[in-house]
Amino acid sequence: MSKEHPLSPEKVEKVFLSLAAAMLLVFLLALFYSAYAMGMHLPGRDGEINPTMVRETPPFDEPGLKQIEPGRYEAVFLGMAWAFQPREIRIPAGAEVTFITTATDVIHGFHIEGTRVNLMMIPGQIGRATYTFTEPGEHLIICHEYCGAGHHLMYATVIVE
Ligand SMILES: [Cu+2]
Repeated sequence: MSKEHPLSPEKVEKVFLSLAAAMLLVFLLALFYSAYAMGMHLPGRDGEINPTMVRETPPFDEPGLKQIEPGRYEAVFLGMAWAFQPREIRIPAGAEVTFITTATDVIHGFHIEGTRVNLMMIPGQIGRATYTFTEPGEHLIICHEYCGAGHHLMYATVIVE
């Protein structure tokens, strides 16, 4: 008498359960792929400093570009209302640059156009990101965190020669 319908509630439930499990698996795979194959991470935060002593604390007592070995550089950047220090760095094409950043007053952003370098400049916290500039050209560094009336004036430049 009771002829089983092809879409019984049990079957529907099984289908939905397997779909949900498959989606979880896909999301997990996407997460691992982005983290390990594409190297995407949360903005680096290695270390903290006293936010009232930024200009006395190495390496922030000497903002700017420093060559650490052939082809490798360190660029120390400060964010303040409303400028970056330094305003410009020049590097040869192929250079690997590690950006080390912090802020002297309020929270700023540090995004280098055309790259995946994107840090928060937070007073008391050190941001770090490494990028290799392969092509000659100019990259604008912009503040992407609204920091007051002069926010839109905040920029610096990376010149790859
Ligand atoms: Cu800003």
